[in-house]
Amino acid sequence: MSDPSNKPVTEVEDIKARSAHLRGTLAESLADPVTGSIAPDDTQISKFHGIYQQDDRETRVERTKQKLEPDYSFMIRARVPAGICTPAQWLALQQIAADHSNGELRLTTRQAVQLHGVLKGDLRTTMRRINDALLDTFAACGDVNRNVGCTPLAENAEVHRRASRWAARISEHLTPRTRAYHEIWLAGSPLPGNEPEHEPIYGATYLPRKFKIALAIPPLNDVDVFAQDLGFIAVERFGKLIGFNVAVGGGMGMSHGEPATYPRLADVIGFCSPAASVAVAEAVVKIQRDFGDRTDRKHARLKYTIDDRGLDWFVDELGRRGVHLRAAVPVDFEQTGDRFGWSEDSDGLWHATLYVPGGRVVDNEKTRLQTGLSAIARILKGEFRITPNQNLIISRIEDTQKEEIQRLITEHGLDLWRDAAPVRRNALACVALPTCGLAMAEAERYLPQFIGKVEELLARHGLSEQDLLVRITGCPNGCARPYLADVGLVGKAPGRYNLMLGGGAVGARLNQGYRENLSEERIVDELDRLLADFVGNRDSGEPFSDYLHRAGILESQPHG
Ligand code: SRM
Ligand code: SF4
Repeated sequence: MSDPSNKPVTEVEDIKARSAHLRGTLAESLADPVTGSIAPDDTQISKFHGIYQQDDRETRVERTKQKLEPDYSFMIRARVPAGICTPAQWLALQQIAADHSNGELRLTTRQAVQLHGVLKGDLRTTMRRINDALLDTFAACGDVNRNVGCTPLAENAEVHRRASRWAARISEHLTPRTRAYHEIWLAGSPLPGNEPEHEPIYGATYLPRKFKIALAIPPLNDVDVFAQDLGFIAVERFGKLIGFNVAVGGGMGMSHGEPATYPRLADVIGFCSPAASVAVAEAVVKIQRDFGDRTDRKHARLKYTIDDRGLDWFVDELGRRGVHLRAAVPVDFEQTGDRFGWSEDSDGLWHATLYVPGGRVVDNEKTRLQTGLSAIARILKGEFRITPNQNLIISRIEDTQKEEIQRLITEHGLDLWRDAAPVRRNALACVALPTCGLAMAEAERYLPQFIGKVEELLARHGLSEQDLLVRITGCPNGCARPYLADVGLVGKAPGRYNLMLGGGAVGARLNQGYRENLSEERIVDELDRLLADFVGNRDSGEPFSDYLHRAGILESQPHG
């Protein structure tokens, strides 16, 4: 266990401490007409407000040569608890994107929505308009609890309704209390009243690092519940939600060449009633607030606090804070990923899960997602649900609207799921270049090309209908949860990836590093060889990753 006691806290801790509850000098930064950027300290504080300063990495060098400042713009992330938004909110988001960003909504792997390319001068208007749509961006990023996810679709509508309400309550309960957001973005000036501000859950320096919660409704583990700092796994009996298994300490991020950083699966530590979930979440967050490592941001997630001190310590600490869990209830997951196409729930309402390539809501030669979804939103009596895999569900469609919605889906080419092979529609990539400042390689823009290669390989080996989960990220931070995939490509340098193999089909087994720093050609060669081996030697119905473990190609961990 590292001893953080005599190390100084990180610079970000100091910035938070002197930010006066997340104000910093954001107001001054916004008013500065000389630059398209904000002050360096404010780039940390703005994250808590859901805003990341970025610049176009493709024009960086050229602009420096021309002695111009980088082409700054901002990414804004709107929180959408449980991924649920109304048609009116959807329409508002699309219009805001058209008016103030690069025009596209980007659905994220945590069921939220991002706008890219917002200029500094447009930030305040954009934030106000998002707020007018009854959504907000506060705590979508930063060292606080982020958007709370929830399986967006369950056969049992009542269980989904209750679980998603608990997700919204947990989200609300863990939202910071400072009035900074309101002052800076909405009122535009300090609010009257000078009583000292108090963050009852977070304190003045918030958490040591980001914190993530999601609720899974078995048999689906579409939220990848074991990748969360805190996961709630719904338990039903006789069609009713009776509580949640509680899992703690998951996380994906790591750094190349730093073995002290690693992805980790959450451990199930017990069971709580639905009503206790908010108190459990508060207690877990407070333990991390008090014991998380504030001296090293690469060692500051809950997973390291738990590994350093032990799971028994963690459960005891929960007990000291009045949280006593019962024994976990056995539950089974059947799959990760989304179930595409039409499904009916126990209320007799219909849901259409659409495949949204790269999570980008765009009009192009293949699909008119922007226009089609606007047309649907104008008539839909139900709601939209963003999935944890960057897709979208048109939800709660009444019988009387089903035909019309189907007509609009067909008319606008929104039924991409029909023609896409399973390997394509289940694949996931993070944003990466050109906007992500941390990307070392392409991901979202490269995914279609790489999947084309994998499709060719699968066809050659007679495996076209094989479920093979491919995930690509532009760096090891893990935004598309690549360490849970059958085949994970983790960016190392332009055109180079570490090849990870052997994740489990239900998101409960991490994959393993297989080869490092490979070009596309080498990756395709490796997969070709392994697939040939698989076809020749697999047991009937055996998944690819299970085979790699059984055959000793990977370290043995047979079930996932
Ligand atoms: Fe992420 C940082 C995008 C989900 C782990 N992530 C970033 C930033 C903000 C880059 C930055 O810090 O400058 C990326 C912005 C790119 C851009 O231009 O939009 C970014 N992360 C995303 C999104 C948009 C990926 C996507 O393609 O959908 C996801 C937004 C989720 C949301 O709505 O809140 C996204 N990020 C994730 C996930 C998956 C999840 O949460 O289920 C992870 C892995 C789980 C985890 O947190 O352990 C993830 N992102 C990271 C990390 C590594 C954290 C760590 O513990 O080391 C970073 C870097 C950091 O925090 O320093 C990061
Ligand atoms: Fe950026 Fe890395 Fe996250 Fe991809 S995984 S969005 S490259 S931080």
